[in-house]
Amino acid sequence: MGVCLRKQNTVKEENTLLCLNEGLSSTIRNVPIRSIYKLGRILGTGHFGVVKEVQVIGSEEKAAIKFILKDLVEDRINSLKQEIEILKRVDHPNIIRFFEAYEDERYIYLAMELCTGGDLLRLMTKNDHIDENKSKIILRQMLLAINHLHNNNIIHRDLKPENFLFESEDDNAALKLVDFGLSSKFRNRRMSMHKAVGTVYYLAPEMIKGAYNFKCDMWSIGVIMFVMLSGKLPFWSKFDCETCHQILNGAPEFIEPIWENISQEAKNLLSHLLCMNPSDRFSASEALDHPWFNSQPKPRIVMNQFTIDALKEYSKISAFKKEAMNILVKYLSLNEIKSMNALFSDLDEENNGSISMKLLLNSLKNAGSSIAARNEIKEIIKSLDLDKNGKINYSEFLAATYYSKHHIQQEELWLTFLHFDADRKGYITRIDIERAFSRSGHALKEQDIKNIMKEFGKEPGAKIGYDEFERLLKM
Ligand code: PIT
Repeated sequence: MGVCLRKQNTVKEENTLLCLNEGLSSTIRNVPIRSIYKLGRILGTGHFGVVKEVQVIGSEEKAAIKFILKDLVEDRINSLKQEIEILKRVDHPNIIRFFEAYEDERYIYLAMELCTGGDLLRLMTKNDHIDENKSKIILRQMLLAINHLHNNNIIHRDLKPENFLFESEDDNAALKLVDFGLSSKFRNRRMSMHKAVGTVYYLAPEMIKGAYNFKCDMWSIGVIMFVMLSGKLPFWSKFDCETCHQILNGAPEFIEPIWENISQEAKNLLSHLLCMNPSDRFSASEALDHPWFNSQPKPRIVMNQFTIDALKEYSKISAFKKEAMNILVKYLSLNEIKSMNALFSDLDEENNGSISMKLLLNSLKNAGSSIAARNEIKEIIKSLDLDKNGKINYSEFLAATYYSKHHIQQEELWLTFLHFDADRKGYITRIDIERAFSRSGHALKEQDIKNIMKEFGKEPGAKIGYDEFERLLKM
């Protein structure tokens, strides 16, 4: 039968073997993991190894660490590099936040935010099916995450319920996409790829045939939506080959009795997702615009003075403080982030995880601000816009609004200090600062370093203690 898949773990990368340390040294810290984290219970098992809950030593902060046995990834070093690169690049409330990568002789460790609410598969198996309203809330978050990926030229390729985690046990906990072990960057939206990867039930027909693009993720979302609403997989057999046959034979029909109680709008959206021809299939942003999600129109956004002042204040602080704030917001707790997340998602009108200059200016207009005030905000955005795309990303928005509240917590500040003091000397030096910037992809020039040390009132060769660090950031 021509449709059998190559199994995931037999798909070899074409790339030749690379030395781990060589290939990843700028991204990975060579610090003993047990000096930083106390290891806890196993949370789950993913590609290449387990994920454990951990606690940052010397703080209450918890995190999750994925353990990757080096022996298992030897010939896949490039895909691991890519996984880390992708984790660092994505920046969205519905995608897992990545902290750091570490390595020792046997393992690579990926530290990321802790999700304790279990995965979507668990929710699905606990319930016969998920009602339409709840499904809508979940699917919207999935699509927001996928839209962010696709806008950043990343295909996930392995979307399935196990890869969506709930942040907490709360009823309305946020959903987070994880596992970029099979993700791939694409150069343009029409580019086709040729590797059969992923889980059979969620696999798009064109993936089975061999050539596919970012739309394969949209099919998988369709399968997940089908399962959530009906409690049944649309394509199922004990044998992978037979399942693939069913997928290639066309979209499923809504014949089971359960579909009688499901709205036409839901079925209509499903038919645009489980659509055989990828070019006719909905993109994530088209799906988000579907009436199933938009029964109530979005309110007209009026930006409040607080947010404008926050952005203004943040735009004026030094590069070092901005970097430190970007690190600090990764450690903010759920409660601290909640209200800022709500505001961010109101402002993220294009649903792609960033706020555009155009929208900010419009919302200022709505608030009745003067042209002078709007010109001022234009300047602010220009200075904030690190990627020069006229947009403010999620972390920066968090950093700005959090910074302006002037109540930076000790705990978060300490964790940020530890981020710089990677080897736990109790102080940081210019080398620590250079390394921390380089881990987040910013190379510092000699003059930048001199300026940062000057900000601390120090000579380039001096040591910076925690008290000095705290004083500068709270200034
Ligand atoms: C958990 C709990 C948690 C995080 C994870 C799993 C993360 C898994 C993950 C796996 C990957 C990846 C990113 C994240 O690339 O807080 O059960 O392969």
